[in-house]
Amino acid sequence: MSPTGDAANERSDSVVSSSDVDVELPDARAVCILKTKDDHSFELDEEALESILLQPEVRSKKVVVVCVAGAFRKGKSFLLNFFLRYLDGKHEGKGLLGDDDEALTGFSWRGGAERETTGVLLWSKPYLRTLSNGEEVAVLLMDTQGAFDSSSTVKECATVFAISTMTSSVQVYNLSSHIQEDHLQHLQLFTEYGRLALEENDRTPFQRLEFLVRDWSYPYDYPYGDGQTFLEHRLKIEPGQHEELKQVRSHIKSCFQKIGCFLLPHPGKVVATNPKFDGRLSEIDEEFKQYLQEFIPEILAPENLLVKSINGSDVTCMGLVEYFKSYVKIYQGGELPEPKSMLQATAEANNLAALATAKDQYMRDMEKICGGDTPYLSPVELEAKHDTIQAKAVTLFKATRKMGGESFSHDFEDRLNKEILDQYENFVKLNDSKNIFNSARTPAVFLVLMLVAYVSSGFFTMLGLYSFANIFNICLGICLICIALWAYIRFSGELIEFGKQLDDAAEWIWDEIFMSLYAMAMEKGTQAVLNRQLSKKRN
Ligand SMILES: Nc1nc2c(ncn2[C@@H]2O[C@H](COP(=O)(O)OP(=O)(O)OP(=O)(O)O)[C@@H](O)[C@H]2O)c(=O)[nH]1
Ligand SMILES: [Mg+2]
Repeated sequence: MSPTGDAANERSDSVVSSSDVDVELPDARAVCILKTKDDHSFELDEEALESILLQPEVRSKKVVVVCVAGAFRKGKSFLLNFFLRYLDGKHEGKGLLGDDDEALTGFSWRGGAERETTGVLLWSKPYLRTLSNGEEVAVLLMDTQGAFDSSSTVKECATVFAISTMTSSVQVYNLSSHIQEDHLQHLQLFTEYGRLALEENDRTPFQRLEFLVRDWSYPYDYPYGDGQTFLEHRLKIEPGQHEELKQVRSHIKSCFQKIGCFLLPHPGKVVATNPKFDGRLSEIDEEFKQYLQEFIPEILAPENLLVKSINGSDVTCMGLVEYFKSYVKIYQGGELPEPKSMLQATAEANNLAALATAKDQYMRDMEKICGGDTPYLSPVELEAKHDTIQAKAVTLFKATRKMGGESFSHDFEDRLNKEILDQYENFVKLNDSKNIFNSARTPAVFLVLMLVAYVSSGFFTMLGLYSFANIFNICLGICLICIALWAYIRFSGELIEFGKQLDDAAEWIWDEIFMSLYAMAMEKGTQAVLNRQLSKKRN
């Protein structure tokens, strides 16, 4: 049945939307960034994560992360593929959802009773969209392993839900038929760590939660579409209510800044039961398509996009990498994490994200003044510019809102300064390599040595001291070979290590011999001039 992951690789991703140009990738696909292992532990694929979030076009852009989570086998990946179609602009001129007879591809989905998605996946292509304030942001889609399948532990389900909630700005909680009490209880369990973090920090930890009720069967009570009234009814706290029910409701409300609900009709018998169904629109019920077209823009239209924010600060793609690393680390132990380590991880990630942004700014500013395409700068000028740019980066780091207090962020500031200095050394080397006198120094040194050897050899031949003359002839030959080798290495790019040794040797001869002789000569010369002037005065 399934038009799954492989088919996803065949997607064409060149054109996206009328107004925004997206990151172009030859084969956009779902990438598993958080893998589950046989022992139910998790592993973050940092390389895969960085390959998506550190692409030059998006690394410093603010990020919008839309995630779909919930029980297994309820059409999460199926839904995400319509999100992809919307973002890809495939709907243009063909209705919002795309072609009638096109198989649905993208995130791996299929029918059947067994689970399909495992771990946490990101779509490899971030979509660039412009917000109403004119700012361009990167939109990412996240698919998750379904909860409560027979192979996952409760900890595994809680971890997937918690990590996806902590790293996304919009969490779509995908439910079947109704919002039941156990759905709310699971949500409470999964977002428990948000509440614990909340206790130490007066901010609402998460942003938007959207209950998406699939196969809604009671349109005569609450019509399809916006289910806000139904949600208010389900989350209402009433005086006579049992304490447990009240607590669940107030917990959920305190965790999210905005909570919404959408009631989606059943997609039809073919979608739910036909094993040959490949996702084509022509086989989906009209009513379902109509409401899907209403739901998708509510999440993804530019005016509804919500930038990921942690502790009141907007998160960039680069920053999100740090949050993933820190959050996954605390969930890797055997037990569920303590609230303290959860806070610690957020504070650490906060600081690391600020550090990465500040360092990135330093790198960009330095690239502008002494990158590969810029001319040589005098060392003094380069150092002065570096000082200013470093100060600017440190100011940016300090100005970024961070958790954990002053003393905690002090270590990260030191680390920033150290990393900047390491980078500065590279810029100095790059700048030096642009100095043509530096690159001509090696052959110049060997040429001078050849000249000295030639003159000395002639001199000793004249005196009849042939053994000495021969020694200088050998030196002359060696210098000649060195120059030839140096030229070969420069032009061929081979034997780089040997070339470096030749440069080092030439630098040593230049500094230790030529410069010393030059200094001695200067000193003697100055002394002689002074002596002459003194004797003139005496006379
Ligand atoms: N009843 C019903 N079935 C749906 C709906 N949307 C999709 N399906 C079907 O549900 C089945 C599972 O779809 P998936 O997208 O793979 O479900 P999932 O939630 O990602 O499943 P896991 O990855 O295993 O957690 C497919 O056969 C879809 O055709 C819906 O709204 N209602
Ligand atoms: Mg799935």
